[in-house]
Order: sequence, then structure tokens, then C-alpha cells
Amino acid sequence: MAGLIYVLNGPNLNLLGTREPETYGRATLDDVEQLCRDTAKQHGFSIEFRQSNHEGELIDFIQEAAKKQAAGIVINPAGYTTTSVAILDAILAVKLPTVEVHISNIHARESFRHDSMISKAARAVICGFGIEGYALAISGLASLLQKDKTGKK
Ligand code: CA2
Repeated sequence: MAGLIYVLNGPNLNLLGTREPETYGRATLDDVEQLCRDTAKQHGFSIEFRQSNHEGELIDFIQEAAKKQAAGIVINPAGYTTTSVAILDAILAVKLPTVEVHISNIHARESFRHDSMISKAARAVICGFGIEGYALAISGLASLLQKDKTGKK
């Protein structure tokens, strides 16, 4: 295995597939986890998949990722996207390559969803592809990590 990727999910994402299917689709968080595991495996990575409704717990997960020497992080910060200086600081502190993912196209929605704190520390941002965005984020992160390793652009 090339390494470990932490996939982190913020508040209310445990409700995926049970509410608001017009915005977030019908797949459950278990389906997202399976998709992430399958995608990571194709690239030789394993994943640690977590969800929390609590800001501090998400920060603990980010610090744990660094402690476990994870290769990188994929995070859907959900409702903490535009407000959490603390999650931004955690990502800046651990310096792990981080890809931010959103199921919906946040830029086509209410303006309060547009300005992400987390994007300031992310290597890349994906939104609007539904849960497929998680697979794209993992593939993209695997490619970034490979390029970092070989020094190629
Ligand atoms: O599109 C995304 O992935 C979001 O990060 C989802 C967040 C929202 O606050 C962001 O602006 C965009 C909300 C997550 C709530 O998840 C639910 C899932 C199913 C049903 C209800 C909420």
C-alpha cells in the first residue's frame, strides 16, 4: 500500500440518503465509504473514513491523521466550510495535502455557501459532482502525491 488517506465528513452528512435527495442524492454515507475504499484501493491507498457533527472532533481527526503519518486528507467540512477558522488552522498546522469536496455545487447555491475557509488551505477543491466528487478527490490526491514524490509538475 502506498499509504493512508483520511476521508473526513462534517456535520449532518450522516443523514445522506435519508433527507434532501434533490440536493444531495440518494446514496448513503455507507455508500460513500464503499466508493472511497474502492477508489483508494485502485490507487494503492487505504482509507480511514470518519464523520462527526462536532467541530473539535473533526480537528482531533486531522491531528490524528498527522500522528498516523497519513499521506493526505479528503474533507467535506459541510456546515463548517465557511465558518471554521479552527479547522483551517488544523489543516495548516499538520501540513498534509488536503482536498476539499462538496457534493453539491456550492457556487450555484446561496451566497453564504460560497466563501470557504477551508479552501485557503486546500491543495484542490471539487464540488457539484455528487458523491462521485469523493472518488475524484481521492484520484486527484493520489496523483498529487505521486507528483510530489517524483518532483514532477
Ligand atoms: O454539498 C456539500 O457537500 C455541502 O458541504 C453539504 C453541507 C452544506 O452546508 C455545504 O454548503 C455543502 C450540508 C451537509 C448536510 O448534509 C445533509 C445530507 C442529507 C440531508 C440533509 C443534510
